[in-house]
Amino acid sequence: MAKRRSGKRFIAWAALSGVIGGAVFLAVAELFALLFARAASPILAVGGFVIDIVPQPFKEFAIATFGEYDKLVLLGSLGLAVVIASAIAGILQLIKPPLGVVALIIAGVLSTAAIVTRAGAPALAFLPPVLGTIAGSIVLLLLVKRLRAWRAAVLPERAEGVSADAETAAPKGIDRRRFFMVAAISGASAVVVGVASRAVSMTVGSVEAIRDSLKLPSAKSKVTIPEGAELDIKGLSKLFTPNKDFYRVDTALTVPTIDPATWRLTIDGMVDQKVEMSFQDLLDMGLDEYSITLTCVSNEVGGELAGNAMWLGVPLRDVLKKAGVKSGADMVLSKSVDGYTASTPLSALTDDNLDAILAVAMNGEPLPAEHGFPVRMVVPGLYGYVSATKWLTELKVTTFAKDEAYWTPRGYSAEAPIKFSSRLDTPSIGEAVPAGKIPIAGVAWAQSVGIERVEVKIDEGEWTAVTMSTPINDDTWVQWFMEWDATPGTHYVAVRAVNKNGDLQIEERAPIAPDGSSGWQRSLIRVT
Ligand SMILES: Nc1nc2c(c(=O)[nH]1)N[C@H]1C(S)=C(S)[C@@H](COP(=O)(O)O)O[C@H]1N2
Ligand SMILES: [Mo]
Repeated sequence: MAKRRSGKRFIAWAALSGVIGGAVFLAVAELFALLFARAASPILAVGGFVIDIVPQPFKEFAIATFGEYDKLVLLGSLGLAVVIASAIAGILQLIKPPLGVVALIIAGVLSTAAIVTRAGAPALAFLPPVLGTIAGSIVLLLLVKRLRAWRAAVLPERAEGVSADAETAAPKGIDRRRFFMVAAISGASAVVVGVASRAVSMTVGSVEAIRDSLKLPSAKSKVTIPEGAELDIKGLSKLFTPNKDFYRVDTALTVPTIDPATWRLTIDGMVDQKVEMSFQDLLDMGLDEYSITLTCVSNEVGGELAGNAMWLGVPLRDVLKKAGVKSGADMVLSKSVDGYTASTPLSALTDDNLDAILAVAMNGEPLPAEHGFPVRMVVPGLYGYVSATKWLTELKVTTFAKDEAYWTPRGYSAEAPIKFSSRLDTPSIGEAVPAGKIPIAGVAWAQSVGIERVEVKIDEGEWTAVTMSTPINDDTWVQWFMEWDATPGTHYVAVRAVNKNGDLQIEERAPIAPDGSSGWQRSLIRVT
């Protein structure tokens, strides 16, 4: 009876062996990724692969539920999945050898595939996962072999397939000690090597340090900020969104790190001549200031996925002129170092009256890494996913008929002008406000056209035009406010805008897919 029960603990130790095998796999892969191919970390590659294949509603759910932490949650879940899968491999290796090692090798092959098929994968990218797989398999084999020897010593009737030396009863307990010694040494080395390699990968030659010491030339021309451009109201969005508060949306699991010294922009496709530009070439064109408000297609009515910045950059039309655009082209496919692509109508980039730019600075500093360092696109009037490519590396002049961008096969329109909108910032929904005179305030944007007027309606009252801040330009959002004599109870505050073409903001509600939300924001405000 006692023996029967003690057989079970070997299952637990087999699971631990599996987890150690998995840890060795990842640690060795991280070490060789550090040495040969930074981009070849299996966990990150598999994570990136998952991001690209999960269905859109799931991605939206992740963004809505976890917000800025969506990627951490993904990494955590992947880590948990790896632990569980490795434990199962360990158990399989004990009860049905060599199934456990076979499972580990299959996982290794799959992660190698995920790595080498990623955009911009270096030539040696296969090396880290392959070496990791070999090391992990050897450790798993060895550990389970020790475990079997130990089990054979304790439960002689289960001694099938155990080598002779284990059977010729070594001193009592020696097999157990051998198992634990191999487990402890390999487990501890895996943790030390894995954690250290990842840490070094993330800090050495840090692009953050390069960015911090980068001195950009000053602007040839500055944006004039008119008197009254910014209202001073508590709870109202700042006219320029501080970089640390600026919304971030992208598919990059880890922020790409690009040294401006090695950065190149290629302009090719339907051009007279292919052009390659360095970061210095771009700076040498001279930088101008541009105030442009960015909006994400995933922004819900009343949502936070919009922000305004003062960019420093060069007009895209001048950059494209260097290559010479051939007739027949109608789209520019911009590509990022991480494989992301966006399709922008060529006309939006060549129009003399539209400030489509390559930006190198944001609110007075080089682009933050999360916002596309060293170079990104910013195009007024188009949602970010079709225009605002971060970590830009290539502009391919092409046609909508020939090429497709990242989001197009994933349920979003190939072309997506921003649906102009207005938002209430304060009073904030759900937070009770005291009765009396309080400001109702928010922002409204109609990039490239401009906001003519913002109107507010309280309960069943009339739509009333409110006070607007003095617009900087048509590409920048405006702030608006009105004073409200709030009476106790619950009230509905609705807001809508009219653009400079005289169009009224669309009343009908639309979801974010396929080309952006619409509808008037109507909020319930509690007054006490
Ligand atoms: N390389 C890359 N660029 C990208 C994206 C991306 O996923 N990858 N997302 C786009 C989307 S959907 C938006 S709304 C803007 C957001 O820019 P921000 O993160 O600087 O606010 O970047 C665009 N540029
Ligand atoms: Mo977006």
